[in-house]
Amino acid sequence: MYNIKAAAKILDMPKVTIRSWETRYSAITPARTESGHRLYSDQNLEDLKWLKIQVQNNGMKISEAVKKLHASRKQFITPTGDFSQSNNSEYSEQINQLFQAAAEMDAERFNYLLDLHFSLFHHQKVFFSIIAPLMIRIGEAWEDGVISVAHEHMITHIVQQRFNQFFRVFPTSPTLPKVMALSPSGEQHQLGLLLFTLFLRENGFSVVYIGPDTPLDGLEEMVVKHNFKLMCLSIASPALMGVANQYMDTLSKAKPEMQFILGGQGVVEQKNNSNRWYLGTDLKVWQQWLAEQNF
Ligand code: B12
Repeated sequence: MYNIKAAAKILDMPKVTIRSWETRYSAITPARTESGHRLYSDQNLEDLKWLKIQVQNNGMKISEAVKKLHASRKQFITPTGDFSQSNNSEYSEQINQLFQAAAEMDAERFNYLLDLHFSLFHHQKVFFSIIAPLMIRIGEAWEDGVISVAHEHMITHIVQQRFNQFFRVFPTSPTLPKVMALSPSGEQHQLGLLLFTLFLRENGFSVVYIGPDTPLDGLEEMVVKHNFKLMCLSIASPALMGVANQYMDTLSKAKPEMQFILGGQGVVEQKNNSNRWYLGTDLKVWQQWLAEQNF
């Protein structure tokens, strides 16, 4: 919870405006201390920031923006019991709100919420602790028929854009091996691959993110021509392990010094292959692996 001074600082808004939006327009209802001082929750701050954007950037009147905010609340679908059980993490409130925005197909609010989280938390927290569990919830809701494939596509697209923004900001080192990141044909899941790509980008690797469902055709020529030395492969379904092995065998023949990094829930580790690393799900394991390499 934040007092009005902290809230004004975070939001970069005068205290008097925050108070007047509350008293004149009932924009939000902050809690009060025993002595009557206002206390703002993350949700209150988020609402105020949304209102500020509508007024300052979109030229909306504050009364109109407040109406819109309240109306959108009424439309929110109620989270299922299942979700409340499986999602009692530190960031469950943030995940919940993003899911609601996704279910409402409200891309504007979804993006606004992401902007807010990126401004309040470290980007790794947002990607690993908010976006990853959100994606799991989206996938489960899709499987249960609660949301449609269009919802999933919209979210995947927005999430991918966010990763791309971060991929661009980290400097690359020309001495590090050039990396290609993809999943073989038939593999649609991509969040794990995006997270590992982000990890490598943060550590100075130049990574060409090709993405899910990539056919083998043409890859041999590409790795040789553009001197790729590392390939990251993500496998969610163990049934695709055979296809992944075929990619690695073919590409190893085309470029014998090629190395492969495998990850994902479907990876089945095979011994006797010195050019393959099987990395787990944990960022710490990735960090340890990187520290042990001689790149
Ligand atoms: C979201 C989701 C989807 C989304 C994917 C959206 C997208 N663009 O990525 C959609 C809705 C499209 C989808 C579709 C399907 N899905 Co799905 N999906 C999921 C779900 C719910 C979450 C996956 C996810 O994003 N997790 C979050 C990320 C961060 O976790 P992760 O992928 O495991 O990645 C972590 C690690 O594995 C690792 N990692 C991953 N890749 C890599 C790569 C490298 C190089 C490294 C180092 C590490 C690494 O690091 C990450 C960080 O910890 C899972 C269930 C679950 N609870 O995980 C099922 C799940 C993966 N899906 C599954 C299935 C079966 C499907 C479908 C075939 C479903 C169907 N019923 O028709 C389809 C089609 C998929 C296809 N052809 O590829 C199965 C796969 C298992 C299996 N035995 O096949 C799962 C496990 C669900 C289940 N319990 O059955 N799915």
